[in-house]
Amino acid sequence: MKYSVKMRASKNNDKENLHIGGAESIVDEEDLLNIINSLASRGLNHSRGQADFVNIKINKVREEDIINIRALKTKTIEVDTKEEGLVVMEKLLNSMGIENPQRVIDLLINTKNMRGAIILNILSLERMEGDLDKGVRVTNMDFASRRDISNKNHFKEALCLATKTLNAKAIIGEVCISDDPDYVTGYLANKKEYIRITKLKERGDLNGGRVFLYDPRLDTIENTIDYLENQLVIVHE
Ligand code: PML
Ligand code: MG
Repeated sequence: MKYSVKMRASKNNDKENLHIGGAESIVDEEDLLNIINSLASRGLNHSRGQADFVNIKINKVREEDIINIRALKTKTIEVDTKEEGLVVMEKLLNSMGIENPQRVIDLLINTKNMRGAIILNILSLERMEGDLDKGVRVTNMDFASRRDISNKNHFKEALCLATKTLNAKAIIGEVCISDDPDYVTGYLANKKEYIRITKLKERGDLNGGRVFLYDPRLDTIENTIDYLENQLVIVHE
């Protein structure tokens, strides 16, 4: 028997509810209580601040509803400054045939306090999420191998998310900058590769987020969002 466990942490700032962080796992029954413990302590001690609210959700899942996929290949491009990093990202977007890479980058660097990702239609350049404040949160995925998840592993968790996301028929790319103030490495993913870029923002900056590049010729937005939010995926390295 397997369970999906999801944690989401937020804090109250005047009238606003600020997103602090989230994490999740798909685990066997015997690991369930340990995982709940690890996720709760992660929510309570986060680099984006102390939580006022931690929500933990547990769902039983059916093994036959899970699909298994292989992790994207990874590589790293070293840069010294965020300006250099953003130029690398622009060139990579260009080489993928994105006609307006600056629009993608502008959206990404101005993103803050979103629980989920932006989905950008690459033909019309419109945003496709129903709720523009929250975006679309990719959930229901994990690695096949067990890890210690009491501390965040930015790289591994992002690789898991990007692998699931790029497996959606109509998502042809993803760009990401962490919203954690002490983490400046970001990435661009395409159908084959997850390319890390070692500096995309200044340390201390709370901005950050994800933009998914959606090609409407390949699938409907309803199917795409349903897959991203609900399909159970286990990623094998
Ligand atoms: C996040 O904070 O959720 C994004 C993490 C990006 C990780 C990039 C990397 O190290 O490859
Ligand atoms: Mg985050």
